[in-house]
Amino acid sequence: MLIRLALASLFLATAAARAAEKPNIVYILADDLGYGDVQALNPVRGKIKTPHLNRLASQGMTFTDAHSGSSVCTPTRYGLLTGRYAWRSRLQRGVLDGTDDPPLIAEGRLTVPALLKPHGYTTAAIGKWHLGFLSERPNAVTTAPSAAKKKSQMGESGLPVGSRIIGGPTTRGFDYFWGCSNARTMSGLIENDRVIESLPPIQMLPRLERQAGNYITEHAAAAKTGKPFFLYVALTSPHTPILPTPEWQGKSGLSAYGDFVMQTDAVVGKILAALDEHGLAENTLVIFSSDNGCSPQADTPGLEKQGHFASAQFRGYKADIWDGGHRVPFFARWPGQIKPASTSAQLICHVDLLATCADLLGAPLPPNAGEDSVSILPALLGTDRAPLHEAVVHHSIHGMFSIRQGPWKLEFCPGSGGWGAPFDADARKRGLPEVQLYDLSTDIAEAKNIQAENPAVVARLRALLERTIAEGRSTPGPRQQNDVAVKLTKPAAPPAIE
Ligand SMILES: [Ca+2]
Repeated sequence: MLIRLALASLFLATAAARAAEKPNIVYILADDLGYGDVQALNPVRGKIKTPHLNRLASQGMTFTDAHSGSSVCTPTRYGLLTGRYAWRSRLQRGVLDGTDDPPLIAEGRLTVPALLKPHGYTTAAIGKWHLGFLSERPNAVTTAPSAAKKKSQMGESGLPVGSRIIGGPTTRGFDYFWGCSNARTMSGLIENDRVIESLPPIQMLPRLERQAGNYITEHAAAAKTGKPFFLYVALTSPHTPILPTPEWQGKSGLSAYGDFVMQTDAVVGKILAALDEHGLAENTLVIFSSDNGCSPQADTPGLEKQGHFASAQFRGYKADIWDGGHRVPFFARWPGQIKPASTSAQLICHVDLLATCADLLGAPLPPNAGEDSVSILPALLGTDRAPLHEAVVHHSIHGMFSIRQGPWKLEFCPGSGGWGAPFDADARKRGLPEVQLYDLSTDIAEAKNIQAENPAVVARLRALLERTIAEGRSTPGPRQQNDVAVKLTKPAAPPAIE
């Protein structure tokens, strides 16, 4: 009895200490950075120097089996902020438009910043949003300005400066937003809910770096006196347009893409330096990852010819259902809590952030939140002894599904499900099977489809995915509703580039 009481009080004390610590959380999400673009993850077949990401690897934990919720931007970001797979929303394939696409995150749905705020956190998103918003133009443009004036007023994706953003980040849990809607239409800059200026893409990354640094500086004092911050830095690089600033051009000796990756790495370095400068590194959980794999638009064949494999040993690239589409770099650093230079082979997913934050705070999630989110805190603290996820679901740009459990990966399309060869339509014409099953423990390159030899595994994983879809959640808890009817298989889509 005494022992039990002692254990209970120890547990409570630990939970209280954990809650009292309330680390700052800095989540840096690169855009289209491949697993193999990070030198520390790809020492043999990677040719790009990434000293700052290497530093994160040596100071924290490297996850070697981390996945974005999707092989493309929008759905990954939805899952990261809500803890729910985006294919449960209206978005069944592809990405949102830059602007005037209704917000994908429903009003009232619990997000990571909305979870953290009542626990004393200040919350900010800096960078790329790409989760939709509506807009309201200022009256000025209705008075037919001159062509020159009109041009000077053009901001985000044609939105005039002064336009109001409706349903953007500051309505979804963030106290502050500074950024753009997506990388392609980042000609305009938004602060909170206003388009504040037009901005040539080449200026975005340096300004984003400065803005993140300024945010840390401005919030350092408060962070040290019990008001921690959650800073979500969604970088716009190395996504197209591939525009390294002049000081980075030619640095990689590979290509503009290689230079842009190096500049991206340097931005991470600047953010880490800002934490150091203000004495915040010790009590800050830093997570770095990417929203999907490297894009073929980076000229991946050209890079491969020079010996650089942006997907490392994995098959495919951005948009695909194969691991090159969604297995991403993932580093977590929290001095004193996470063992330096450690590695975790846990199968994890970006949807895990919400449950991880809830676990950190000792705050249970309501039944209608984080339906697919699993706390990775045990992995971070090195106390995990079994798989955290029963399975993880992957999704390609064309909405093709895959389910992963242990070494097994079952894919519900005959080809890449994305932009890689063979396209699904071509694979079908060639008579390739409608599903692909790989044993990643012996075939990490997903080279040999062994579905015909393993009908029981195929049936079991298919049933598990069907149940995961039907239940509206993949975590324990009451059944939830998907926003639309979700189809397990879809017709092959044309290989359009997003
Ligand atoms: Ca992306």
